[in-house]
Amino acid sequence: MESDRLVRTVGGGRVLLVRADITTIAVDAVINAANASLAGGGGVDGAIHRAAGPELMRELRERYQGCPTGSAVITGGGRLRARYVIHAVGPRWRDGNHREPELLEAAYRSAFALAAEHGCATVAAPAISTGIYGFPIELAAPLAIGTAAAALEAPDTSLREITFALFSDSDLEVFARAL
Ligand code: AR6
Repeated sequence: MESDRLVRTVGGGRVLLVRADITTIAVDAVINAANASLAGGGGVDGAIHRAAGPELMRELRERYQGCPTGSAVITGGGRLRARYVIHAVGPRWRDGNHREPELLEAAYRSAFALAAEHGCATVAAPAISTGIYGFPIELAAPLAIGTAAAALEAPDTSLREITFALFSDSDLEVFARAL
């Protein structure tokens, strides 16, 4: 790949692909790959909580009692360069016959809808479910990008730019092919 940054215009907005640590990106909302108990964990969830500070977990405990797979909740951004963190829960991959694709789409859709409800223009998202949860990234990438495009094309949406922050060159290449 020649560039570590790719852009595509969709509807009135743009989908961006970057190889980056999502905790460093300045956007209105950062999407987290959380778990249904909102308990924190490893991967991008651990990185976001470390970077944002304890305020994030405090707010999650105060406002929410978990979050079903395929949905999302929102908190402030703590010490991140983002106003909000949207905690989306993707499915754990089993065999592909347990509604995994549908649940992954639903997680992204819920997250983008929450961002729009809060007037966000710029959002950054990781490749939800493709780490610890084992969802094959070749299947996840087109679902993630398709859901982002649909969110940008929704009438009257505040969303203008959705950036996928991919953590490795190979993940970025898979998303680039899907884009
Ligand atoms: N920035 C961007 N992407 C990252 C970062 C980062 N700082 N760190 C990891 N990734 P995962 P999941 C990538 O495992 O599969 C947690 O314990 C990573 O390389 O973070 O949805 C939660 O609490 C991969 O491509 O999330 C849940 O229990 C992608 O982010 C469970 O893991 C997602 O990997 C959720 O598993």
